[in-house]
Amino acid sequence: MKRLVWNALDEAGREAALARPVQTHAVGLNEVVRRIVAEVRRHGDKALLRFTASYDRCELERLDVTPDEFKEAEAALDPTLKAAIREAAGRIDAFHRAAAPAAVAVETAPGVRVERVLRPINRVGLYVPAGSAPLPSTALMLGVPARIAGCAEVVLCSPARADGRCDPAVLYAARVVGVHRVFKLGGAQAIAAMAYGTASVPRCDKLFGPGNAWVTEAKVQVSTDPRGAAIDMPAGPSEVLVVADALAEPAFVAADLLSQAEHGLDSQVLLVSPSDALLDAVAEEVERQCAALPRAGIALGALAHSRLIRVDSVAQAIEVSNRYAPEHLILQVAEPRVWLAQVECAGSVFLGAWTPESVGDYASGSNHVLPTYGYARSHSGVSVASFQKQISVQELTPEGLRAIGPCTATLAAAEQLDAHRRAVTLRLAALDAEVSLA
Ligand code: HSO
Ligand code: ZN
Repeated sequence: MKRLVWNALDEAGREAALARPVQTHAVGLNEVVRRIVAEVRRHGDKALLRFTASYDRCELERLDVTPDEFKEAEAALDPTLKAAIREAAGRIDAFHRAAAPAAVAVETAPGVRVERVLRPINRVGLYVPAGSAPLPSTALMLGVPARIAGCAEVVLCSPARADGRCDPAVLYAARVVGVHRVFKLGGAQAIAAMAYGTASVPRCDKLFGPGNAWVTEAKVQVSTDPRGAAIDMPAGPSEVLVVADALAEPAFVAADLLSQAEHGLDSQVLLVSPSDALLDAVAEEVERQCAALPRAGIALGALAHSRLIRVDSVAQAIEVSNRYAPEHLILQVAEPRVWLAQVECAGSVFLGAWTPESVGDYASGSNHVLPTYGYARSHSGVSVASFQKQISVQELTPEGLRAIGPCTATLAAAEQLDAHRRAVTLRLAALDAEVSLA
């Protein structure tokens, strides 16, 4: 891991220190994805079966997961894993229900009632990757808020394995959270199918979930087409920034860094600390612990573009973190809650030595589909609100129009929009006439 001293860096050095790994896409990725999307739009299920045969190396007769396959998946799973999936779903449900937006009604002037009502997005498409490791937890993180929002149709796509089956834990998780239909589909073709619809895959209004470069590129492409689908956010490689002080436990810090590093070669982990001794100890621990990991190769790749940054104080560490805007921020410092007040940009924050990032990935109840690649500057993680539309409503009584009509007419006149002004003044005149008749 590269070691840097923040105060010794000039502006360009600081920019470079916090740079994300450059996304090295296959040459012509955009074009390949564009062709896949076009093929799916033109040939529907036929194209999907063809792409699944060539990319996922399995010949399927149908794309949807059948009731029998769900049953087999459930029977094949270890009861402890099934219980853990249900337990995590329960906690994700509890938090997301409590954090869901509420309908609002306010009287902004006497006789002027303004409301916000909530409506679920009708059809949503969830993508659950199954590349180097299938992620049933992602099915929970997307399916639970979709269910709470009340989406009429929740569709999930996840690539089939070479034996033509989806990962049983993903199927079980999908069942637990009430996903309506699951399709054995991966990559850009899955995104195209959900965005435009085919004979078997319903067309969805909004697509959610992480994925590789092909999936991300397809999501971006369909989201810029008005006939395509909206997306949750452009997802990039996973990342964590840990702020640790001299008293932090090096083994805990190292374990947290490695838990992100094992996600992928392009994951990024940063450790920011005012203590040289802590940085030394963590660097040693990372090496020791990494050697014992089954995914050591991936973690080492990620560590190659990761950084240890020495700052002069915890306050400066938080400044660095705000500038980086990490997907995950871990504060392993004395009194972490005091520092939380300074945190401006982060997808999800983990306070104190006993809060590993893993609990947020799986079981504390918060969501793990979070903004990466600096998007935490302006975006939030997936929540119930992501699956809803907020509609504003207003209703005025005559008294209400008398109260706010003059203000409205003045502003309309200033903008020289006379039809706007008259829509108000002719009603005010009608009210005056009624009064004088009475
Ligand atoms: N840390 C990942 C989510 C995940 N971790 C899924 C384990 N499974 C991105 O936030
Ligand atoms: Zn993770």
